[in-house]
Amino acid sequence: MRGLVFLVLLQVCTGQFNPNVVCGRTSIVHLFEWRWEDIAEECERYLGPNGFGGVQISPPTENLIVTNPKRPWWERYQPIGYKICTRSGDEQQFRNMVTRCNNVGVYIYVDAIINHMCGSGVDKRTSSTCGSPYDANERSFPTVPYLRQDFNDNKCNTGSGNIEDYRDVNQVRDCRLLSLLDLALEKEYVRGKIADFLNKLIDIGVAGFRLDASKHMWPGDIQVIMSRLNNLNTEWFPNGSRPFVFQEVIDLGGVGISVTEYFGIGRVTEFKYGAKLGTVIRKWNGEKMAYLKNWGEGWGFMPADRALVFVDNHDNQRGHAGDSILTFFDSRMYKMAVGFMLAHPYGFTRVMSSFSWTRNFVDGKDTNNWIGPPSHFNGSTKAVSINENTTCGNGWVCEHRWRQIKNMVLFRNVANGQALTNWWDNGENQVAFGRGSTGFIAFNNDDRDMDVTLNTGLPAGTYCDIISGQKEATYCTGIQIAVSSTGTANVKINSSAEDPFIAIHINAKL
Ligand code: LAG
Ligand code: CA
Repeated sequence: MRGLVFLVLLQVCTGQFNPNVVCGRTSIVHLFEWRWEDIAEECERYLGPNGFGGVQISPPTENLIVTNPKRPWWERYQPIGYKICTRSGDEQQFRNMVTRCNNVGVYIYVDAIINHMCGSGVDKRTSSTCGSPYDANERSFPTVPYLRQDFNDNKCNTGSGNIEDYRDVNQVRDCRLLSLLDLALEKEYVRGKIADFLNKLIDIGVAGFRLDASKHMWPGDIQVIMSRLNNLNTEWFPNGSRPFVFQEVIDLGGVGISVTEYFGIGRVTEFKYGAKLGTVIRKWNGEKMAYLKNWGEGWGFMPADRALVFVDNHDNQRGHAGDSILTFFDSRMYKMAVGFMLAHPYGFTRVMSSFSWTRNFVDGKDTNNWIGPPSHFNGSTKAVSINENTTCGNGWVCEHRWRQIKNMVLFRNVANGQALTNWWDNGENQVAFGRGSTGFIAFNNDDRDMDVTLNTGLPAGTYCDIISGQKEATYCTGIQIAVSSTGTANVKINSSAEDPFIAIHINAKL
């Protein structure tokens, strides 16, 4: 009895930091711009069976329709109300998705935009995804409703009303980001409207939120709003479960707002992670994989239990945060980076799943980075089609379905809770490490072949490499790795290999 009480309390206390994933699942995937119907299908046919813990979805809130350029992906970051009605689907489709995904143990994390509404200069004749009226000039959003007094126009002290100097925290929090109408989050009325909106999603069954533009909100305001959120729906979650919260704060270590201000509320995006890992895998600035030995807090990152980590996200894959970021466009290096992330114990991991577009670099800047999801001429989003070889079609990249990435998601589940062990490196770009007696991974990012005998920590036996192939019923479709009775294995990786890394784990043992 006493044990039971303790367990329940523990659940409550770990609240907003606990991802709420099914026990033994360890990653979520961002299905950027996917339709709710496609996500429901994907949960059932792929994510559930392959051990994914959840899906970060694109903003579900009604947004304005941008026609110039034609239907950019970023129009969804300009909400005009809280109706669930976007190119991804309507409320009924949303409910259906949540139910179906929850039923297979894949939970939904909503990208919630609560800092702002649409841009300040938007013409009121502009249409919206559900046809609801609004008037940006009048600061009027009748479906909420919000009026002039619900915005920060008076509080902001810059001439333009926009953020002009990122060193001034008052501007960053109280002025308009990219001219987006900034909500007065200290107002009781506004807090109530936002809490109602988030609680509606919680009651439908979502497991948590990505808080968009958290840097632009006072931590104290976020804290109050979060404290008003319901516990998760007990149809799927244990009594007293708190919504998982991860706050989007870009802190690359320079001047301005620090991620530390947000640790009391929930997890925080660690943007240094992908920027640094990209630099290492690209071997820029003299970086080497050998230096990854103390990856994590040792690199100046936030505490592991606060970090939400990723190789790329929907913004920085478009060049918003430096050139080092690896994406599906650099697939060979990208797979190594995602493989490293998923093998390494630091942080809670998010895998990116993108749509493709044709880049057009002018003076180093991609002038096509606005292009929206694959869509029909009338602007509706195309369905995700699945090819016979399990990859996606219609312009959907589906990195999460790449064998190497999918198998590393499973690796992370198998290795969950195990410390990093048996680190080895050659002083350059050949590295290897294990996760206790559950998994082992080795990389060769040097220009010379690798042929070494290493301690894996694994029980003796024959294992299937899950990068070049995987284990089928009784055989390996790719490379086999033999682990000796002392736990050592000979690891050979040609520098020219299609994927210059190998990974094995106890569930891939013959
Ligand atoms: C975010 N996180 O804090 C999102 O991850 C990011 O994708 C959002 O920007 C931003 N914050 C606001 O939610 C995106 C685009 C912007 C776009 C904005 C609003 O990266 O380019 O701004 O969404 O749609 C666009 C224009 C701006 C214009 C603004 C308002 O690019 O020039 O000022 O709309 O009209
Ligand atoms: Ca703000």
